[in-house]
Amino acid sequence: MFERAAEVLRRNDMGGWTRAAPHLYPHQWSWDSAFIAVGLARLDTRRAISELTTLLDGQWTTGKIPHIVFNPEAPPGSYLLGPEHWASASLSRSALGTPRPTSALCQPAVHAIAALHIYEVSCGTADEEAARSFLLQAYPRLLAWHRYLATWRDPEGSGLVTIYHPWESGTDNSPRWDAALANVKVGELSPYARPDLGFVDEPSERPSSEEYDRFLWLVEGLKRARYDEATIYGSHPFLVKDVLFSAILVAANGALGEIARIIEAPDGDREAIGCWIERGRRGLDACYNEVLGLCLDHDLRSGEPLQVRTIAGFAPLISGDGGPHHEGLLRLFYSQAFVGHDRLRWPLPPSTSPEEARFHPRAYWRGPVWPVMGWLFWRSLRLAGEEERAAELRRHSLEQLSAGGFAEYFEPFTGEPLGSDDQSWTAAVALDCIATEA
Ligand code: 2M8
Repeated sequence: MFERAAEVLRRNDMGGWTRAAPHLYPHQWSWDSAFIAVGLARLDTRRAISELTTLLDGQWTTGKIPHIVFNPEAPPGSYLLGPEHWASASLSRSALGTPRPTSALCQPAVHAIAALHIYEVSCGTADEEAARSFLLQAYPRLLAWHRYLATWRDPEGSGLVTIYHPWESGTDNSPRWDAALANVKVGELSPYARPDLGFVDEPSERPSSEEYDRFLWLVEGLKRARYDEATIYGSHPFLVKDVLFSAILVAANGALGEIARIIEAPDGDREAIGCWIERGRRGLDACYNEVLGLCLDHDLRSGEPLQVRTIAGFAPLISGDGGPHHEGLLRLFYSQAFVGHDRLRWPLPPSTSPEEARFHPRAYWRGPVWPVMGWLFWRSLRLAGEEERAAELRRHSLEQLSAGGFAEYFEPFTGEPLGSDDQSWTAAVALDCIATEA
């Protein structure tokens, strides 16, 4: 299985970076690349380093790491919004000078976690020195990225990251965004075709056309604002505090703090990182909803929490400190509402609770099991000292992948592989799980 997973990454290797999937996603995606680097660290330290370095080369001068760095060789029209559509460098000076064109959104900040992982896996090997000098090179860029998120994406100082588009959450069509998207009034859009629908068996495996209209309309608004953060904050119709993104950032700040220690960064940096962690934890705590027993995203436009039971509600487990809610969150995680649901093929977290009215077992982020999410919870459980639970999660996840291959996501009741085959990040987390002692 390790060899098969490695082979998927080799086939998707574009020479220094990896496409997210062979057909559906022919470019370099931000958080995919971070997970891919986690897996590559088990194969080849230098290749793992180049995965992150090529992504960081696309960083904007604001510190933003864009959600896509484009593949100049992808067949035209193979992905709906190509570089010409974003026109990042002509609309924003902050995007000038990147070697490859980029999109203008961002995605959850898994990168520092991946960078630290590369170093830790290399310790005691001939590559340790190369990994250490990579940390030295990457650190200022990662710090700038986290500072961007702590400032432009959190002018309120709430500790929570504001996203401008569901694509920034990485959980694109999750019911988390239904209420906020319903308030987006779509204007005139040029007609468009959906290449993504040609790469899956049924259209229900991808977001609906109503969702796509809204996705494209939001990009139009961002372009009209010339991707200027302050302008966007003043007028954009979708501004949401994303608890999963925020929790991943807290965990990534933990990793960045460790990198700062290893490379002996200035004390001032380490203090700033510590403050971001504290603020992030307080912010997540404030989003806890007693009735649902979960952390909820918050719509800045309506001023309302977004009430739906999804995997994102367990954000405090990922931030590494469930605080007062840790035990309650774990109970709910293993209850009938999630991992303990009696119809599940494997006890793995479905992206949306099967007890939710808006749950859909085949529809992308509205119900299926995503192996990368499993990896995040596995990592968090281990860090929280929940060794047995972590080992179970790892075992079931590997069973699912062994039966269904390295699919993008899985039907939770049958284990049927869905979405793209040979999804890079799925193969990557499998490599890491296999390589880690049970
Ligand atoms: C999906 O998102 C892209 C847009 O960014 C898409 O549907 O075209 C999501 O699953 C996202 O989390 C992931 O990073 C990306 C590539 O795997 O695909």
